[in-house]
Amino acid sequence: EPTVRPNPTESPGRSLDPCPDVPPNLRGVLHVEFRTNRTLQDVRNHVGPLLQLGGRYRPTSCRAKQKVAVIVPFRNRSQHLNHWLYYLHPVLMRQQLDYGVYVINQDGDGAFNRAKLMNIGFNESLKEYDYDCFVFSDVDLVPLDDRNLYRCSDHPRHLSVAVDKFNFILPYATIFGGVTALSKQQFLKVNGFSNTFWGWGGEDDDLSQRLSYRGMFISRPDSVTGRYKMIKHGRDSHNDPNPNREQKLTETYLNMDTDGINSLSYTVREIRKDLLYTFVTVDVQAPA
Ligand code: UDH
Repeated sequence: EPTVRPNPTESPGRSLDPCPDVPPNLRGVLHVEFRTNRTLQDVRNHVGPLLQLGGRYRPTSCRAKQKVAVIVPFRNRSQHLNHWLYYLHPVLMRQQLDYGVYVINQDGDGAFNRAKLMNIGFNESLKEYDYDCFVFSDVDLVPLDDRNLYRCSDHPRHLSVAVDKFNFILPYATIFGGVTALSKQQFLKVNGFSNTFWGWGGEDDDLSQRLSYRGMFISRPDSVTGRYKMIKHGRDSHNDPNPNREQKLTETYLNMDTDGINSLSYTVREIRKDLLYTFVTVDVQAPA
């Protein structure tokens, strides 16, 4: 007789019917504007009541199809984060996702490492919950259509296909930056992101090459559904273009098996739970 033990990773709400393939309450085209100053308290008042601490939500009327960790790389962009949270939480709720928002904050003022922050977000979110899908999103990108679902599909998905900054045109065919969605399996198949892109640029193309070397294709929404508005900003300090990025992109195939999730090393400085997000401050061991 096998004994039945309670499974701690089992999602509550298992007895609910699965959510429909197409979420019923989507609005389509959204009005988005960044002119006003928004405080975190404004955003808490706007979306807070439906959230659980740490920026967690799950639909109450049906069982979500996917458990999604939304990972945002971050340093010193509070106003952007307020806008992002203000627009994204209602969208993610209407999309009927079982999700959590993880803001991965790079401590100190060493060279920024967007890709390593993504890997850390993957790792840290999985310590909290059995996520099966990971959406990696820049903090300055807000979707203009809520039919652009923040979930994973058969192939890694590039969501930010038509950004206003690029006149709503996909800049090049293999682009995989901005907002992307990969299942746990897809992400692990390429060993995650490289940890060794310091400063701006290249890490997204490196991931794109990893996917292709592992026989995966990029899936995308159409260019109407995939519209985004980017919050205008100048270049941040300590994130200058990485002069090694072109060279590194010739070495993806050589490095991908040893540089990624399996070689990830960092120190968590603090994990702070806000109603709207889980804020993980990390030392990414930037080169001196
Ligand atoms: N990020 C931060 N803080 C930083 C640097 C980057 O939070 O100091 C995060 C943030 O989520 C951002 C993402 O990393 O959205 C990507 O960085 P980025 O916005 O600098 O990259 P992007 O390609 O812009 O969007 C490059 C600089 C453009 C300057 C143009 C001046 N007109």
